[in-house]
Amino acid sequence: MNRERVVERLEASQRILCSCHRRPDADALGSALGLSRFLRSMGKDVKVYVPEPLSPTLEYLVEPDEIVGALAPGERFDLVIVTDTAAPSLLPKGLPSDAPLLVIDHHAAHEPFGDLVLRDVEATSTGEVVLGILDAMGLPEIPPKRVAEPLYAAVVADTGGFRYASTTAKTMRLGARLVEGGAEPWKTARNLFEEWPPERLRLLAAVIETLALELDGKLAILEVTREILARTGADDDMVEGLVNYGRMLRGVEVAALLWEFDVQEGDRTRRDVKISLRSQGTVDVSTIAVALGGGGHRAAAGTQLQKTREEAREALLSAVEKALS
Ligand SMILES: [Mn+2]
Repeated sequence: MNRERVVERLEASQRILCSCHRRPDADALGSALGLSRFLRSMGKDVKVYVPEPLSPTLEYLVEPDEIVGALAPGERFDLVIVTDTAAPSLLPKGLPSDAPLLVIDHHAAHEPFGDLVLRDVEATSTGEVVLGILDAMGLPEIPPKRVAEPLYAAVVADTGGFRYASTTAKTMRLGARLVEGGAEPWKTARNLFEEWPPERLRLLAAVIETLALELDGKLAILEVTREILARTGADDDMVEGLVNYGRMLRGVEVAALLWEFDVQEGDRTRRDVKISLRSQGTVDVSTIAVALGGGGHRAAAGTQLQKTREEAREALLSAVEKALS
């Protein structure tokens, strides 16, 4: 573990840019916010850079003007940090390349990049990795609320609310500590999991209708088509988490969600299919995702294919069949 080297580098840096992977989730953003707020409290000049709109579920974490969406040309930093980022292709657009890059992550499937990497695959979340760094830098036993709240959101999101197999007694103690610091469990759960716009429930109803059970009921497939999104008035942000409904079924070992996704390429649009995968526990879905060119964790993984929905479905079926045999 090179936590000491990371701490040394953080202490030696004054102008720091903190960012996270594209389409940030609560772990990515919460880790960046918790880290940047602590570093700022040490007197450092820290900017948080997220060059795309945030999911509305995460807005409650962010203070006014806390995030910048653009950088001045030629702006210089001593250190650039990205949290929860498992591959260089997931880096946000416009990240300065002339400063050393520190990568903080917990993904098992990780494509090495950056100048300094702190990755702990045992950690439930990048938020937990950040907490370890802050402890080494003198975070009080009861952390300040502004640091506790985003890190708590990170842990809650990546453990499914302290439910997944990654949750241990240590995770619970960590949660207790962040709550002692002022993180609010109901506020967090409500914002992350329950503040649905009506379109999202309509999307769920339409997606449930697509359910198909394959491979003797061991594989559940759900689909999100552009037609469904248009019909229900839902947008892409609302698709997150729908795959979990497939995993709820008795006998299902792997749940998959096929999601038609438009990618802007210059002035034309390409239609890809994203595949999200969830395991009930026995199958390592990261191996399925890697076989399909993606990555992730044992219980949650994904990939993106330049294929039609039908082709993606065929590729998925054969990859899952292989993993089940
Ligand atoms: Mn994460």
